[in-house]
Amino acid sequence: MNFIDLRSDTVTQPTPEMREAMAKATVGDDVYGEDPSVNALQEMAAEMLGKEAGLFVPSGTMGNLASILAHCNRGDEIILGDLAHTFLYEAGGIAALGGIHPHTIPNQPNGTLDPDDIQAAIRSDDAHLPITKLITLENTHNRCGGAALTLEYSQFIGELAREQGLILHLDGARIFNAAAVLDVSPAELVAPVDSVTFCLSKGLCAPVGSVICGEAEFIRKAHRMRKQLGGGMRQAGILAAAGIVALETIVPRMAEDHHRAQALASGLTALSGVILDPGTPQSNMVYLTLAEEIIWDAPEVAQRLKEKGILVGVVGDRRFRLVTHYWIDDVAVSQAVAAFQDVL
Ligand code: TLP
Repeated sequence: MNFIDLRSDTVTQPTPEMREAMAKATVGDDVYGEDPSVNALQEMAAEMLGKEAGLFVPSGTMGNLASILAHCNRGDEIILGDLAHTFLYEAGGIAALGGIHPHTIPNQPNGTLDPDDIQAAIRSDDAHLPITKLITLENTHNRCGGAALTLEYSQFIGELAREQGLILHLDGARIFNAAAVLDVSPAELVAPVDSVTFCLSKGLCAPVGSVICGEAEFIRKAHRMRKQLGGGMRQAGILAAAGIVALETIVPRMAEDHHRAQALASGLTALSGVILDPGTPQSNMVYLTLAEEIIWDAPEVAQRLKEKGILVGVVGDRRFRLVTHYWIDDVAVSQAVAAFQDVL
């Protein structure tokens, strides 16, 4: 069966153009810095994000980890949201591998951190306390419904970080989705942050990889961290070639995924038994909860949908996440709504 896979945008397969570019890619040993395709991708990414330099890494998880390790020393503290991907889903890497102390504060429903909570979390200079080094934001915010953090908010937190002498890192796994939602340039949106990780292998359809961008000196440190973490790849240009096609051809069409998420949401909201998260979708994620009258829980509903060829993400006992992406067209959206209608 050919599934309509709404579990995540990580499931996206490379486009035919990417496969062709991969087959033809000029490659070299990237640990020597000699892979022309990796170098081209890094330069292109840095330019698109208005930063000095870029570094190709195998995953978003490694991008965030190498960035935070490059910025912090053991025992330093970082401030991040209690629903941040780095806090919830990166296997505690910053603590396990970096000895970094996560200080979580509540994520607001729109994905932001309250500036007062940030201020209150910053430690004073006291030998009893860890040293506050960095703030992490996430844009779009995965667990907060795919919400886009606005330019004004990002600028405000950038100012706050600078005033407090803190570094600002952005988990921009889906920064091109955020830029499309807000209709601002990605470079403008990340101008307030010192470093950003974005993913090529989510809505951008490339098979593998993320890119870290920031100042050249920071990228030099992150490069060493990548090596320490075992992320130094050799003829990685095969992968980078797909990343270049992703930046050229997929970034300009992100808004299509957002329109389809809205179509999916409005189809589902018309069904009884489905409760959509208020204010969503903003980007390519639809979060929904089963109403009380539905006798089945989410895993059971997911199984029944699967039998109809629809894969959905189960993110709670009665909760789902549905993510639109390049391979979800209008027909797939209608089929998914129809399958929910049948099952419920
Ligand atoms: N997110 C995945 C799962 O891990 C939840 C998904 O399906 O959405 N930052 C953010 C905001 C992410 O959503 C993810 C992956 C990552 C970082 C990590 O990227 P990878 O999977 O490349 O390590």
